[in-house]
Amino acid sequence: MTTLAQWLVAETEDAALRSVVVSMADASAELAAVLRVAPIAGQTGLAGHTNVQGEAQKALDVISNDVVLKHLRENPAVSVLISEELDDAVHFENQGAFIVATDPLDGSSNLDVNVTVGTIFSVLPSAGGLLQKGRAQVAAGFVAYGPATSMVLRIAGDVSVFTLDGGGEWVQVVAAATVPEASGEFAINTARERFWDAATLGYVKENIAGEAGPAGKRYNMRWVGSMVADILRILMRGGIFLYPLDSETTSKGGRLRLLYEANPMAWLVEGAGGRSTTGRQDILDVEPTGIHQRVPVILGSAEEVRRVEDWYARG
Ligand code: P6P
Repeated sequence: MTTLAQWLVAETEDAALRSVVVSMADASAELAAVLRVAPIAGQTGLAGHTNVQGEAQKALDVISNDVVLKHLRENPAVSVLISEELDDAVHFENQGAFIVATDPLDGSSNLDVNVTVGTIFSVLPSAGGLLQKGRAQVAAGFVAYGPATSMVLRIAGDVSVFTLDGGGEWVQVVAAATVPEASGEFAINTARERFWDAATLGYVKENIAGEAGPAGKRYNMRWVGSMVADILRILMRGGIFLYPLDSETTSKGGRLRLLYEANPMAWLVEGAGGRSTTGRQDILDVEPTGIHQRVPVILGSAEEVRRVEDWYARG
């Protein structure tokens, strides 16, 4: 079996970049151990604070951010940390070559009911500054703390999946994840139908119409409420994830954040042969205007994403 260290050497000659991925892998392994017993320690309750998003912070949101901050502060290759849990970017003393943008604990509202949560991260060259398009990423990954602790990574080439073994080693279980071109599975929060635009409504209605409808096939629906769980499923068996702009999120630009949710996930899905869009443009081409900017997110099997883009093209 290939270990993370062996894979990294094969993926890039840049030892500093390898060290950044290792720092995030080490932070995630530490978090996995904390999450595994969190209910015993009563740590899934609220931390009594709210973050820059105005969301109630769970104790573990704060703990997760602290763990990532500790590992990255120690790494001379990292110059800046951008985190969902921190209002401002943290500029380290080190003039490292890389910026890390992260959602340290995505989906934390699921902690109380033991549903998969995750850590998402994006690595950018420091030279480009804080606001770079997603195409500038040099590495991206996420960890899903589920029945197994899975880490999905992309640096130079294929999207690889690792599982954390009992001894704390990340072992490769998928060498090259591939998102099937076609799929019969979509992921969207259907409780928001009354807010949807015509394109989203049209696309979803076609799916629900099934074999007799314009899509000509039966669809299934999955919505975990935890992006890492939905995206891992799509990387493994295909599908499409939609958090589109709707009448309630328009004022904020969307629901999910560009730098540390949409961009890394889009880069991973595209690296595995899928597609990503805001509905109007590729996510990876969005020019960031702020470190906590939100965008619409539609990504997954190319055939399905193209159908959504076609709906948006109708105006
Ligand atoms: P909703 C979790 O809070 C998150 O940021 C993503 O992980 C998830 O896909 C989405 O929000 C869930 O949103 O509106 O269904 O609660």
